[in-house]
Amino acid sequence: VKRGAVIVTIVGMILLAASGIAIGYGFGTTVQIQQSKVTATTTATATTNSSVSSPYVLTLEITTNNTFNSTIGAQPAYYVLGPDGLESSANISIPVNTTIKLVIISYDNGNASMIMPNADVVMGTTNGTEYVASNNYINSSEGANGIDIIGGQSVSMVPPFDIAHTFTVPSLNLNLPIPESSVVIAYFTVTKAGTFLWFCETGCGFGPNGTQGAMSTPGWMTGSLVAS
Ligand SMILES: [Cu+2]
Repeated sequence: VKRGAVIVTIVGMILLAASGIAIGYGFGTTVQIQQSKVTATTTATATTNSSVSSPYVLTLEITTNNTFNSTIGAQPAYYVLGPDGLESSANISIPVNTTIKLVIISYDNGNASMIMPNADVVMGTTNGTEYVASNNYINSSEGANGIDIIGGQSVSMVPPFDIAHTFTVPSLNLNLPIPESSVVIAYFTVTKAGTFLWFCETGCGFGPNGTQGAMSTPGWMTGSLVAS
């Protein structure tokens, strides 16, 4: 079973690498345009949320102290936050043709190197942005009437040195870079039913390139996103 999973993941990574090469040259222009819209995007999102039907909320958690086995030791893992607590991320179910509000809570406080091009670029979300709240992005202070909270910011990319993991679905062109110790919120819609491979694009696992262990095992840093 594990060998099969490795093969599936490797095939997915090859496909992603190919798609990254194919679309990579367009990013320079796109990112600049999106960054100039950051303030407007934040306002528009807040307005939209109060005027449309509720999105489907999918909450994922990334934790680090998960014992993989006696040889590899602790590895990071994605979990689905379900009604009874943490559930496996090996098969993540979402409704098709529905706005998904994806919330990713990362308790991982360390960065990891990108192993795919453009892993730092937000892709496939509403407005091409994600909302990031973390110690690096908020700036709260004690004001005259209590604590002043900025809260976070919408970004179209995350500096590579700030990235701990990504949540990436190549066949949906979806990519969310996740900074250390952060909460990331993004909206997207899947318009076709199917099972789509997801994985992380940092070398956060085991082995010389960090691509073994969690990175090649469903329910850890890879799995299936099932839209139905
Ligand atoms: Cu990872």
